[in-house]
Amino acid sequence: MPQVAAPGTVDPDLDSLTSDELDRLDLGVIGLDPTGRILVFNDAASALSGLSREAVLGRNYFREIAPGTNTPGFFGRFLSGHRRGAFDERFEFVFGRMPQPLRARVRLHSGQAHGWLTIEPLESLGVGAPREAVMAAIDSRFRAEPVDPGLCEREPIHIPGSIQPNAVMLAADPETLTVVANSTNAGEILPAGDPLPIGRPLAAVLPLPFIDVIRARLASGTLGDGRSVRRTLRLDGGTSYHAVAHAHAGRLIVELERAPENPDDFAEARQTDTELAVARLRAAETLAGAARIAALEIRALTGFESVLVYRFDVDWNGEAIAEDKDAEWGRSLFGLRFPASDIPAQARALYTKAKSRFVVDRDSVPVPLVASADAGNAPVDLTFAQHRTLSPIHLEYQRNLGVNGSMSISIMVENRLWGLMIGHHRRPHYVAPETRAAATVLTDAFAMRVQEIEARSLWAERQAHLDTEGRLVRELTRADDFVSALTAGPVTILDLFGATGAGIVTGGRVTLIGTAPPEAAVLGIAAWLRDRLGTATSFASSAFTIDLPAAAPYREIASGVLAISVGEARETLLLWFRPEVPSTVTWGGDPRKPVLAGSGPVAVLPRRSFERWVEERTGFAAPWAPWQVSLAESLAEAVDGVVLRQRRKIDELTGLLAEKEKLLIQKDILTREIDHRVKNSLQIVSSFLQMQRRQIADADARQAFSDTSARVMSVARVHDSLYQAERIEEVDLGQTIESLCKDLAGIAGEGHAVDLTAETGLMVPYRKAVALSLIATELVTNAFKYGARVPGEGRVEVTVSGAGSGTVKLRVCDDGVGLPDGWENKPRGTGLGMKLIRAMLDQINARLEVANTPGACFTVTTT
Ligand code: BLA
Repeated sequence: MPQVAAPGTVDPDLDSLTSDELDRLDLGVIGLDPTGRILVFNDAASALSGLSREAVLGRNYFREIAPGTNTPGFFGRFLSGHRRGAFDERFEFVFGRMPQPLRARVRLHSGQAHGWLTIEPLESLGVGAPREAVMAAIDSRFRAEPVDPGLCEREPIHIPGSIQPNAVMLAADPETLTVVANSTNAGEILPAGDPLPIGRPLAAVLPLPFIDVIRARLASGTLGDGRSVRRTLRLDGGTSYHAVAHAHAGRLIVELERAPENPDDFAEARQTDTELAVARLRAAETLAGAARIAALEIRALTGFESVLVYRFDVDWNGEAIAEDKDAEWGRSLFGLRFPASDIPAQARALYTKAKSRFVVDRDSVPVPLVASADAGNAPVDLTFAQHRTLSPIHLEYQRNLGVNGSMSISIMVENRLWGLMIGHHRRPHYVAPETRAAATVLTDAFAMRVQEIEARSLWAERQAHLDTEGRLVRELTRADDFVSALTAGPVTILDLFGATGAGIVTGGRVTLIGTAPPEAAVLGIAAWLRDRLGTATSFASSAFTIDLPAAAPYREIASGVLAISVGEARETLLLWFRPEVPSTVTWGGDPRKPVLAGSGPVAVLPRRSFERWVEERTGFAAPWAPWQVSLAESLAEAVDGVVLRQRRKIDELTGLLAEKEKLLIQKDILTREIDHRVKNSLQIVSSFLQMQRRQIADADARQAFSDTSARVMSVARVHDSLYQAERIEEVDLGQTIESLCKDLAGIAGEGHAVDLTAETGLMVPYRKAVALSLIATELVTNAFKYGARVPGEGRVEVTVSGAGSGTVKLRVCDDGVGLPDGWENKPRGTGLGMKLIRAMLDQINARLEVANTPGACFTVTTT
């Protein structure tokens, strides 16, 4: 036990002094019953504590009057002393605030009738450099000009250079295990007169088995990243210490705090308490229910006057979503919101690594860490240290909030800082190590339950949405028009995301469903959104009319918008609208003024007022969840796919069409080419026939050659017409017959003429044209042969005319003497001509009428 010798002073025999004599002592003297109830309180004790005798008599000194002493290191010694019978304990203690921090020599000893506590003041202390600065800034009054809350984020809270006085810290080189830094109170764990551990091997101050464990864990690399090894050690003649060792940033750090001798002395949590609490948490069905149970169980376990479940929103503002507190404490923070700057970014980052912080006494004087000269000046990184002193600015915040002892445990959900389990106590509040561990376990159990509850409801909601999306995509793949597929079917985009209005904007075309702003306004919103989107595919806002005043008139129906652009072209937007949720948000203080200006080394201070500050919120809709945005994006991709597919189909068809046209043109050219060649061949055949005719003496044979030549010619004419025609299947009959007649007249020789009257543009199919040409050839050559009154001077009249609906008339009349009766049975010439005519008439389903007018007149009518 580090006993402080009191040179020159002899301890007075308190049992023998009267109360007047006690009052005359410079020493604070307090008489206590075995539970700590105050029986005697002398004047010096009154002066030191600032409390009158009347105010304290009968009350528990450790628990009620000086709760900073309600720790194993003070009250614990008193309790174990009583258990042993006679006791006399001397140690140094720093009283946090009485009203100035005071370093004092303390003696606890048993007397005849009751126990004694004496307090001998050694020195009045400053509050520690950082707090000194804060206090100075407060004293110099606040400056009113606006300050930057961002300054809060720059405080390097992981290297405060000090720890809370409830523990002793040793920092060693992890290679050599030589102590390179210690807290200045490290003498507490050593026998009186021992030198401070700094520069000594760790093994010289801590038991070897513990050193061996540390060595093994260091070697296996299992002491870093927040992992630690915990043991209860007996040091300095048997006092129990709770030791925690961890490695971080090139240091092995050991923290030692006096352990409660008896679990009941400081209401240590038992495993069964924890297990029962976890079971109750697991049974909670809703988030609010789980939060309520967590607050209640953790308060029961830790004894804080108030426990809050504090939840962060996406912007790191927070809200107290559950509170369990002492009914006697009028203040309630339940339902209040706090701005993100109250817990700055570097603190949140640290809390995702190190999971818990406990402050016994906000006003306790931090114990500095000193380093050996050869270890360099690098401050010890206390990120994972349990007894790191918290930011003096935050402690000031706690003071403004009326909080002294406190706790905060990180609630981690899916590896993200979801919130904090916060404990508040109006006075100092010690929580035993086992209890702290239990509170952390319970908080983890709560986090898991949150994860389960959130995941379950999210899963159900997502499943329903995926189903809807699936049906929409099926519609899309079936429909030609994606807009109607998404807005007009049995399922529409309005069935997604709890939106009350939705729409599709494609270029200048707007299709709306549900309750949405009018088309013109939506076009304006779409233009603004395209701008906002830039190269992004999605834009989601729960309060877009704040940035787009033009849309403000519609905020009742559309305060929130989710917009997704479709495809590369970004021409199409899918839109969802959500209505305004009229709401008030109650902040714990004005969130626009989170900081006050400090001065000197302290530039910012936390606000002092936590008065309810009600913000009327207009223009806010329920926020869009990230999964909803990504689901909307996947729908847009599906739309893009379908639109693309349609475009591809059209492209394909256009390609095919072009190909066909090309083929058609080629075929046309080919056919014409063939017709041309056929015509040429026929002309050659015809010429041969003419040539042979000339070499034949027999008149009939000559005539036969001549007739055949004419027939071949007529077919050649048709092919010539075909070759020249615009359309390949049809020929201009008038033109064909005209050329034919000229040929025939030419073949027949001088004196033969044809008077032709032909309707122009009378298009007939090729087959019909061939047949009619052959018929015309027969009739005209016959007329030349037999119909002339003066042989060799016949005139023939040919008429080609249409008679509607495809009917064609061909008339061939001569100016001869007419046909004799019964001419059909006594054919002129060989009769071959007439046979050919009949065959042709049959082929094209035509009729032949014959009359003498007085010359022979033949009329062919096709149907
Ligand atoms: C830390 N601020 C914190 C912490 C809480 C709050 C819970 C964590 C403390 C811990 O882990 O023990 C704030 N406390 C709250 C809130 C409630 C509460 C919102 O009980 C409501 C129920 N704080 C300020 C300003 C600054 C600031 C203006 O308000 C800076 C200028 C700083 N807060 C600040 C810092 C920390 C902090 C630096 C980190 C403390 C530390 O871990 O060292």
